[in-house]
Amino acid sequence: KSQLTYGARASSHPNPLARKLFQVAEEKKSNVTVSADVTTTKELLDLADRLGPYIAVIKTHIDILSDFSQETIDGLNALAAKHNFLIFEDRKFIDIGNTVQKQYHNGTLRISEWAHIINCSILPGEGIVEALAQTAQATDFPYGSERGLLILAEMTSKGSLATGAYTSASVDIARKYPSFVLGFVSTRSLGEVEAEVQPVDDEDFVVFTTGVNLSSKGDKLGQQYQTPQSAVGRGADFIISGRGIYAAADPVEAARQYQLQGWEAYLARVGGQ
Ligand code: UP6
Repeated sequence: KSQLTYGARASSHPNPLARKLFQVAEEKKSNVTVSADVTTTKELLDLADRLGPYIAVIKTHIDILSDFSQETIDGLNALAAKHNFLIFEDRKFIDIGNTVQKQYHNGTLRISEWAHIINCSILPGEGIVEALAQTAQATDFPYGSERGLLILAEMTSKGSLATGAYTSASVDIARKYPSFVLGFVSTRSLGEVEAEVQPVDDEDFVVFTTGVNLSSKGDKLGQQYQTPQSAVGRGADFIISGRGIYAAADPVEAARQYQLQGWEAYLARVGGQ
């Protein structure tokens, strides 16, 4: 489905949160997710407010904040409403079902209350997805239709072991939970990957690609980058950039640059429709 426009995918997608994602992208002409990896609430909210107009999604690592509080969440929610972006908490859940349910729903962070999108590794097996889906889709949980999961099917770090059988199992599991799994964090579209579970006709996975940077090839800790053009060409529906944007001399100008390039690459992919 990556040849279709966001607008077309927004109107046909069976999952309400995926529809919302594509709607936001279409309305704002942005497929940019900024990875706001800063360590104080002030910096996070400041970035969210300044970059808000140019992004579709903000990605957080909420556990790296030194001063997390209810104000963090109230501020983030208010800015998400003001600028019409969605919130993706990059928690990368990876544990037995009973534990991830508590990590998702309870604790200081109460991620389920505010994060539209979360992600997990399937290293523990299919049960992790079932457990998170149970929590998000419980009858007494009020935000069910606005919650979705991305499976971390590949990683951008050097020597990543999230390849081969792990990646194809990610596709199998995604196919089994269509009402909760939106798609993948991966470096390319995965619908074509050889998997055991056969695709259904209207399958339309959403692909988020990390490791996008216009001016660097990587860092000293094994991160490997590609450009917006390359990522979107390989199937990214949303390009994720952290340091490329927030560590730039002018983060607002950088966000506009990624927005422009990500959008042009998208238009080229859909053939200027
Ligand atoms: N991230 C990756 N690669 C992955 C998965 N996640 O880089 O395979 C996350 C990192 C960071 C962001 O945790 O938040 O995406 C990338 O940041 P950067 O653009 O500053 O490298």
